[in-house]
Amino acid sequence: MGQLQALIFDVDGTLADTERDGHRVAFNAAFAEAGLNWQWSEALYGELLQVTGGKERIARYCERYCPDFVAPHGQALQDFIAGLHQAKTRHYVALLGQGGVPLRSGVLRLLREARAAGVRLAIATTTTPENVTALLNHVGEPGLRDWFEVIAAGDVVPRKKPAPDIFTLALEQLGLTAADCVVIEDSDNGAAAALAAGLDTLIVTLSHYTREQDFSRAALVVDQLGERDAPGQVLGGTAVAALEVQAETEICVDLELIKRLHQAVWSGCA
Ligand code: XBP
Ligand code: MG
Repeated sequence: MGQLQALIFDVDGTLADTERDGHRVAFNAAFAEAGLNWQWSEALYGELLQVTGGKERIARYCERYCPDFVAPHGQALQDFIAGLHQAKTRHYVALLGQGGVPLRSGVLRLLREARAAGVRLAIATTTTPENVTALLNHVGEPGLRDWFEVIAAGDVVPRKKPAPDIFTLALEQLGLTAADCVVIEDSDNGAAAALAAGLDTLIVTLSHYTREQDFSRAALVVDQLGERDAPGQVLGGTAVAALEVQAETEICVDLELIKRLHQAVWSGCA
């Protein structure tokens, strides 16, 4: 096992808690604009989130809740959904432009630490690439987009999370192996994808919709990365003993801790 070379971040739920007040709102705006009476409540959206990918999520909604829906103007349903999703992306990007979706606690601190230490940064996400750029451009850190050497996003792979494809692509683009990297995720689908790509050093930061999900295979589970003066909490993980931390201990997930975690996982201690 070599040294830690790169951190691979998920986006939605991990860099920022974007789903309830970002994506959901944008989906509803696109539905209203198209003259549809579809309205995704917070609870319904939580259920639909089990399907990764916005277009796939709309398709699932149609199947389950509006099975008799016929797309207007003789359009194929798939094409109608694609157009609807483009409108959703437009609404989402506009919403992020208002600057109301901040990075989560500890994210910017950890990104800075990694950069300073020469640890490379990458993204592996299901979300549409424009959404990633808009988020990174509107969180108040000029040039943040360019801190990421690789951004693997959206439809560039045949299968979305929980399939490993997007992580495998990120590794290929980095020119690294799974053992060189640590992943930070927030969802069961994301965690399954990372593990299926062999990325065993998996840190989960729970987000609004993922608090009840099963992360028993993650190396470390926390409620947030946290700051030194506003730490997060350890919730579990296979490497907790090796790190000599306990559940409910306060924690600031910094680069030093991540290096120890990486070491513990690949030396078989976790
Ligand atoms: C989360 C997703 C995405 C977003 C919506 O991605 O599953 O589908 O909810 O974005 P991740 P799109 O956690 O992997 O960042 O509508 O662009 O798909
Ligand atoms: Mg996520």
